[in-house]
Amino acid sequence: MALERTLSIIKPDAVAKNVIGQITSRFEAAGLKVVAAKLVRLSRAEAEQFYDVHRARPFFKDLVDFMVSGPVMIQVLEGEGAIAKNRDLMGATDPKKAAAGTIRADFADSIDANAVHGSDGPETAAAEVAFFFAGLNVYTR
Ligand code: RTP
Ligand code: MG
Repeated sequence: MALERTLSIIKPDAVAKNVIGQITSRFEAAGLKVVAAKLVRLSRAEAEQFYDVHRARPFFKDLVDFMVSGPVMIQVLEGEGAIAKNRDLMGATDPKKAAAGTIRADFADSIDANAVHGSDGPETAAAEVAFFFAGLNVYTR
């Protein structure tokens, strides 16, 4: 397995529930290291651009509305197989279908308010890290 970086977003519902620490502890316990982080409120333009791949989908407006509804915690996680490991920790998109013990099973309320985002592959991970943390290596290496 390769050392990877992936982008994690703790979404507005989870920030509002005050579980940034509990979610981050799960990353750390699984061997993922936080190498960059910022708590921000996304602009509508940023949220639309970030989820551009979903622009034509019926849920796009609800998704953007939700992502700008409150602050989000954006983190870069680093570790062996970090991309898949984070997706495993997150659980299925719909919390009703998420396996017991996953972040979404334990903290998410609905398919919209589903607690976390995680990059879904090497290309999206690189693009998403660059989107929020341009020049990251300046800070971490
Ligand atoms: P994310 O990108 O946020 O990590 O979630 P994901 O990969 O598990 O799911 P994705 O298919 O990329 O969808 C992005 C977000 O859009 C919302 N969604 N709603 N109503 C629906 O059918 C539906 N499908 C997706 C979810 O909030 C999902 O996280
Ligand atoms: Mg996705």
